[in-house]
Amino acid sequence: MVTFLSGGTGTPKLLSGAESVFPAAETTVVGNTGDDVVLGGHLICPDIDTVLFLDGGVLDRETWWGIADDSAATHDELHRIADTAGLPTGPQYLSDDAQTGGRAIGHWRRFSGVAEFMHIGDRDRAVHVTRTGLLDEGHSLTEVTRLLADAFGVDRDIVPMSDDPVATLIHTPDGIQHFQEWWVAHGGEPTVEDVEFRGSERAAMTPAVESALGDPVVIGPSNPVTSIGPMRAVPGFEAALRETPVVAVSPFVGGEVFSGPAATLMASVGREPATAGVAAVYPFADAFVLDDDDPTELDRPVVRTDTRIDDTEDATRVTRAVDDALAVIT
Ligand code: FO1
Repeated sequence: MVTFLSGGTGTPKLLSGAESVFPAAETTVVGNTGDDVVLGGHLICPDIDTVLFLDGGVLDRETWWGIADDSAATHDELHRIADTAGLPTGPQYLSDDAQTGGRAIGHWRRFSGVAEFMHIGDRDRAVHVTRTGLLDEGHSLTEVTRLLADAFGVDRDIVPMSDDPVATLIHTPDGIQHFQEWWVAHGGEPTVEDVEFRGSERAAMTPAVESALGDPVVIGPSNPVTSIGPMRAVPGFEAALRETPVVAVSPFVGGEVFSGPAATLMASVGREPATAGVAAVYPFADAFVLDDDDPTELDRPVVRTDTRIDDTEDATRVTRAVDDALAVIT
């Protein structure tokens, strides 16, 4: 068994071509939940759902979130109602009282559903309604995720990093914004002063995560700050990584990132926005997969390949490099 740590698009892209090397049934994915939001009362788990939809064969591969060819009748109607009634259409982060009242899993990530600021497709919404209903019925997020995986015919064990709430909050000169507000509504603006994983110190690893971290671990080219950072912030998570073989794929080529806000976020938390910075953030990584053109020299074993992942063939090539790196350290 091998465990992948996943968030954003980096690790899902790697997984999209991993089957021939690491069959889904022999892998676990630990998904980041720091990005999760409660929107209009429904819990949305973007990083879990990207893997769920990828493995279920329904992922929108243009965006790497949501379901391909989904309709959006409910989303459109929510906007029509808000526009007609003259209601505000931006993110409406609820009051501090509302953030900390109600179901704990929603703490510090609750937004009004009025003119929802994230695009939610109709089939996608059915997942969020089912997830929230099952939570209401008393299931843990881990149990709910497994039930949803069954519904999508997924062979892989996909588990959230914790059943407890951890909210990724972006500190900016204009105040604190939840990650989804900063990213979706403001396009990664304004400047980031710090990144906080609110609730992490009280969050616990689940038995499923503890067991998964007993296997060799692969950290795909996900964003080290907002995709992997929330996991590292859960007590005991890094200690578990220190005890098991870990291979990390750098999302950078030297100081260049393929896509997304990783460079900005690394700089904001005082880390070099480059492969060297990733290596510093991952002291528990025993080996790295780096791009052929990456000039970085590391003090740990390195396997090199072309790490750009644009299609399945690329993903398989990078997965083979991961397998080679695991062979060096296991
Ligand atoms: N990203 C966007 O840029 N715009 C959206 O409207 C949006 C909606 C959305 C709905 C469900 C979902 O699971 C993901 C969604 N994302 C959207 C992606 C998401 O904001 C981030 O890319 C991830 O959280 C990063 O991992």
